[in-house]
Amino acid sequence: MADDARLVGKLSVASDVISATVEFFHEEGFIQLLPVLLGKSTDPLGPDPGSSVIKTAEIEYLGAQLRLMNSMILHKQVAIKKLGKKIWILSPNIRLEKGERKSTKKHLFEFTQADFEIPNAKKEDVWALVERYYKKLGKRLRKSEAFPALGIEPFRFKTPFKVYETHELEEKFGADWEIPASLKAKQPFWAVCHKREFYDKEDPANPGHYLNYDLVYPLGFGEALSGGERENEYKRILERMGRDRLGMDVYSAYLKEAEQGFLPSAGAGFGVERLVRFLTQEEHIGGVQLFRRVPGEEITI
Ligand code: ASN
Repeated sequence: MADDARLVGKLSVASDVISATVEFFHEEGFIQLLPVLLGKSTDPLGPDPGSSVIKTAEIEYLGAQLRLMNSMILHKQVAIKKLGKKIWILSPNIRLEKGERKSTKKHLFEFTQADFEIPNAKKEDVWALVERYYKKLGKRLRKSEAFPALGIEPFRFKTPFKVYETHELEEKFGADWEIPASLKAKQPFWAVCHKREFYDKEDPANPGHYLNYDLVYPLGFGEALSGGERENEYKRILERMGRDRLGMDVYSAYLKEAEQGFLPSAGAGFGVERLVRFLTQEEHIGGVQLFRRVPGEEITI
């Protein structure tokens, strides 16, 4: 197949994925919000020894220092508090990764995630929702004309997905378990309990353990989604941010909202390009973007 025809095929899969995703969240009773691109603060994405984000992109506008969204997690918590409803967003993110991240084949410095949050939910509610999503998506894509044109079959998702603790995965596959475990797997699986950003809830009954999760695609494609139950109490948020040595002044508006009270919630976000890469079995994630945004590659337009 000519390169252009393959690209059209992959972008048609992406288009079908987007329409199926909009339909799914609508049917599940979520309110779709439009994304914000700039904020006083955004996801710190760490501290995380595995992170390779060089810096958060900032622009100065009318005397204010604004940050481009690494993710909308902080805005999701505020939205839940203001609306008290299930919400989701097709959210563009900018993450200025080091150039060497090109070699992971799954990193982009500009991508879109389907990012959702549910008031008063627990991790099991999120898992069940995500499993319904993949089941429905698989079914819907079997009717898509884009796959036969590419000469591939849509993946058959079998739910419920298996759940593993990160310490089990580390014991079996080592500290960098993600890709080796993904290569071994035949279906996506949940990896639970990651020590990471302050907004993912620490288990009050089991300090040092976290009520968060990733979904990992099989066949070596790696991380699909990340999320968690959230720290919603002001005191806990302050403690966690202090532990992470975050500069509080950047977060003052967020902290003010937290002080007035957040609702308990849980949610997650999954990368749209990563999903399309997995479904089309594409070697490199840049191959599913019309305008490639791969770390270390020059932007052509
Ligand atoms: N969207 C993720 C979440 O809901 C956060 C992220 O993208 N870093 O937890």
